[in-house]
Amino acid sequence: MAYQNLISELKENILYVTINREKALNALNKDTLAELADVIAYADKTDEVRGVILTGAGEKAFVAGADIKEFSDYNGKQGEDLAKIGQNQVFNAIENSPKPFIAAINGFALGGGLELAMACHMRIVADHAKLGLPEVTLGLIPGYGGTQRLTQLVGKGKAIEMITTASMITAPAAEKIGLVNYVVPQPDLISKAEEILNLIKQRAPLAVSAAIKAVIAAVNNNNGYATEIEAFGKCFETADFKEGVSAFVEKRKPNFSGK
Ligand code: CO8
Repeated sequence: MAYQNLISELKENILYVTINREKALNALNKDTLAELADVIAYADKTDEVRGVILTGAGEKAFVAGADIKEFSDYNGKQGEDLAKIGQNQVFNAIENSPKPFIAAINGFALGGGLELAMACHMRIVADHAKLGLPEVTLGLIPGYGGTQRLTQLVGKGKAIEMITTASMITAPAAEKIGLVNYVVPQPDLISKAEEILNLIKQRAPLAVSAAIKAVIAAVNNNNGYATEIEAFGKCFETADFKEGVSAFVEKRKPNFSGK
């Protein structure tokens, strides 16, 4: 797929998506958001994609936020519309994707950049990266789900502290409060994400998607227990359930078909 602001490459069932606006520290302008929406839809519907690694070009920034220059003269209605479209088509779309998304945070993850990372199902961060939600320095608040997802990940107290002080935190501090899954040296960033997805690739695809859906239902007050029961029941209808159980009984590795 050819994009202006993204590099997207499918290798061994992993879709690598790189936000490629290095000179603007990979800030999210409207065109980049539209391309992200497109690549997410592609990942969702393409069986060959078993997981997505989302990163930023270069070593300085994952994403330094929404493109400040683009929304500098917006009024309230335009701001609300932008937030609504972005949340639905990109941020919520990632969270609700049946495919696991890992954010490989290669540098600054600020504002909309940290919101993008938080929309992903897991986060790996390079040890030099800094993370924060500096919107109040611009007279704004996070508009791409940051107030909700940061609170879910780190709890109310730390979320309010980070958002109201606009302080950036280090990678180890982010790991300590549960904001990221792992801190690694920059050269190991992608391989750590691949290590996780390579394990997931060995598991039953429909069960993986069902598990993500049930966990996300828990954090979004979306009737989590009922979602789990329904998703659990549906797993019994899959060919992969029969294959997984047969493989266990026959003492062999399962060969899942994703059906
Ligand atoms: N938007 C647009 N351009 C940016 C952004 C951004 N968010 N961040 C950096 N850039 C540009 C700079 O303008 C600069 O461009 P140029 O060379 O043309 O002047 C280039 O990237 C390099 O940046 P700096 O020279 O500033 O690099 P430094 O090393 O001095 O500083 C920082 C790096 C600390 C990351 C600094 O660039 C910075 O503070 N950036 C802004 C961070 C920020 O405030 N992010 C939050 C933005 S608001 C947001 O994300 C709201 C989300 C919700 C929106 C909902 C819809 C309305």
